[in-house]
Formats: sequence, C-alpha cells, structure tokens
Amino acid sequence: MAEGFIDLRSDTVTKPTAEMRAAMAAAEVGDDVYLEDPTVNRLQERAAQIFQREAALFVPSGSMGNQIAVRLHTRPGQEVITEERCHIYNFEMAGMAALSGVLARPIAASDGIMEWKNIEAAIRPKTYYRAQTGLITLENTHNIAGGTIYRKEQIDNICHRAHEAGLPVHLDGARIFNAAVALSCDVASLSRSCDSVMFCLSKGLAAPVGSILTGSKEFIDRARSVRKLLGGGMRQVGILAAAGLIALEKMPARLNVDHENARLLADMLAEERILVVRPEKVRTNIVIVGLERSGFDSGSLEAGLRRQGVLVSPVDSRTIRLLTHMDVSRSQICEAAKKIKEFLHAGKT
Ligand code: TLP
Repeated sequence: MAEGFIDLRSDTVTKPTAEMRAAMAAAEVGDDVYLEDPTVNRLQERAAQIFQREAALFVPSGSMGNQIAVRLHTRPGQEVITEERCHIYNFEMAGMAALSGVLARPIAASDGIMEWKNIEAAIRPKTYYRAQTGLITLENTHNIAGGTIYRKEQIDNICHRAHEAGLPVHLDGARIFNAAVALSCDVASLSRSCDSVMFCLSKGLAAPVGSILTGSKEFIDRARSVRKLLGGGMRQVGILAAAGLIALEKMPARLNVDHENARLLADMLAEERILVVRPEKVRTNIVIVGLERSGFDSGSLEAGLRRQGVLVSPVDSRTIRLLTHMDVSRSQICEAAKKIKEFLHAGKT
C-alpha cells in the first residue's frame, strides 16, 4: 500500500507476504525459455491440476494472457464478442486489433453478465461478404460492473450454445477465485466449459507479478510461442513463480474477508444518500460508486480524498471504484468510509 494511505484503488496494489518473499529468496531456478525452471514448471503443473486442464502457462500479466488467447482463437478480420465494459476491450491498449487484427463487437449487459440471447444476436451471419465472429469472451468476476459473478450454469449455457455455433469461449478469470469463493464452488467446475481461462496471481492473491493461461496441451504449446513473440519469454522466473505457488495454494482461503469488507464499505457509503451505491450487488471485493447526485466529478473527488489519505480510482467522470484486499484491514475500511463521508460534507475543500 502507498505509504500512509488507505489504498482502495485496486487489489493489484497488494504486496507479497513474508512467506512469499522467503520462498522467492529460496526459489530453485533455471532458464524457463529452455523449459528448465523447476519452480515455474511446478506452478504450471499445479495450476493445470487445480483447473483440471491439460496444461498451463505462466505469463507476466493478465493482459498478455488474454491477448495470447485472443490471438490463438481468432484469425485477422474476425470479430470478438465482448461485454462493453470488459477489460479485454477497454484496458488492453486495443490489443486485439493491434496484435490479432480482430474487431471487438461489444454488447451491453446488465451487471456485465451477458446472456446467450444477447450474444446470439451479435453473431454475424455466415455469409462470405460479412466479417465472421471468431470468439466470445467472458469476464468473471466482472471488474467494472462491480465484481459481479457468472454462475456455473450461466457459463455452461453460453459455452454449450457457443460450441454448437462453432465458436470458442475465452474466460478472463482475472478474479475467478473471488467468484468461486463467493459461490462456494471450485474454480475448475466454474470454468470447465470455457476453452481457455486466464487468471491472475497478482491481484487479490497478492503475488507480486504474474498470471496463468490454462487450456489444452496443444493450445498451451502454441500459447508459449505467442508469449515469446510478445517478448514474454522469461528466464530465471522461478523467483516469481515461487510467490505464485503460495498465492495459488494459500490465498484463496482468505478472499471472503475482502468480500465482507467490501460489503461493509458499500453499506457504510450507502448511508450517504448523495452517493449511488448498491450494497446488495456487492458479492466480491469491488464497490462501484456513482457520483451523479453528489456534485463531484470523479477527478475532483479522487484528488480530494487523496489529500485525506484515501486512494480510489475513477472509472469515468461520474463513477469511482474501490477495491478491498489483503492490505486493508476492517478498521481501515471503516476509517476510509468515515473520511469519505467527512469529505463529502465538508464540500469541495
Ligand atoms: N485490472 C486492473 C486495471 O487494469 C483496470 C485493475 O486495477 O483492476 N482482466 C481483468 C478483469 C482485470 O481487472 C485486469 C487488471 C486484467 C485482466 C489485466 O491484468 P494485468 O494488470 O496483470 O495485465
């Protein structure tokens, strides 16, 4: 956490635990481009096992994992159906256009959770004179929609219908462990029907760096080449994989604490009538706050709160996002809510 601040900007700000740092210092390493880093190999095998997949690949970031998947599932000139607020479309530098030559076909979905009927309507007709749909991507939990969740039946239904239509489905599961904890299910069954899954070790699971892409052996073999193409071939990266292993094994068990804290934060902020907050929607670690009734725009609120020692992140000019994570305690959540309320009452100071 930024020194002296209550940092609610993201769960990406979590720092590695003492156990992770010790494991990193002691990690056995080798050259991973030669497939010779034993700690990376262990992490990949363990991730594949937990997700019940043939193979897994350690990648430097969630964005790279997603973009490798888009590239492998599509051909240039195709379209990718995404939810309009999703990360792949909004926060990855137009990567799908730049790296894969495909066009996003964003569709709106309430709470970020798409239904088959909306997806189906966006699939291009199979005629030679129209661009063809090549891929569907889902995001679970959905970040900007407020950590909302696809249930297993919803994912299975979309994948089943997509496969019938000959389309693959990639899951951006950056926070799939948050979804699984909230649903009291396991990540393997939750994501089973998707063709590929990316998840992040570096968000609520608190590893310093890294994400994992999982899929079939053939898919992951090809993914390793695309990772190299993108400059993601890493060498003695077991140093980071050692932290990733602890993230994977130990950290999911504490995510419910973050979820309880997010709900508490949302409840406290909802008492402030000029903020638009829906605590009943908060099931994981993300709270979205609308400012349209407050007289503040997100930039001025962010700057003002920073002066009070609370960091939040603007989503757009009238919306801010607050995330709970391992490095903010329950008492800091209460303190942050109090400071936000005081600031709103003090006006634009
Ligand atoms: N999200 C970050 C920002 O980029 C917005 C955050 O602070 O939440 N998928 C999802 C759903 C994500 O939320 C993120 C990161 C990623 C992919 C990309 O992960 P990284 O940052 O490792 O490239």
